[in-house]
Amino acid sequence: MILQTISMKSVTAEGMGTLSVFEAERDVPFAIKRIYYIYGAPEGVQRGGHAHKALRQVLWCPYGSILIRLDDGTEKSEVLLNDPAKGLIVEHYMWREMIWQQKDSVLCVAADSYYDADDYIRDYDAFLAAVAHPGQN
Ligand code: T46
Repeated sequence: MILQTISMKSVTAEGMGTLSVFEAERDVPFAIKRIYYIYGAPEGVQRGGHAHKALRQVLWCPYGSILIRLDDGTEKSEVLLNDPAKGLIVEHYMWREMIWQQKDSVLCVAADSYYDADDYIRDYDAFLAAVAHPGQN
């Protein structure tokens, strides 16, 4: 299953806004070691263009609208993150692109591992070879 979205529990207080929450190892299927977020991007910006060998993450957009394109080497799919209570689980060996649909949209990411530049596959052909022959890379 390429698209795994979660609906966060949300509690609205009349006239005071909404609190949304997800819990590691309960609502997302892994423990969380790192959180990062991307902001200040103009409309139309495209980021990503890579896959990870091991990293598992959950993405959400607390403000704005960001199109996420996923590709597992066989199937391609996309989802619009435009709801602060919607999360997207992105598993390893998943090519991803993120396209800003609205200026200043914020992309938040919770990851199961610390940053490791060697975990990235930034060449698409290398990604296709890796998914075609798992265990050889
Ligand atoms: C991903 C998508 C959704 C760090 O130093 N530490 C970090 O934890 C991260 C995530 C990045 N960096 C450095 C590495 C680069 O020099 O920040 C710079 C920008 O990273 P990158 O070009 O990989 O950013 P995106 O937006 O293309 O991708 C990021 C994550 O890197 C990636 O894991 O899945 O967001």
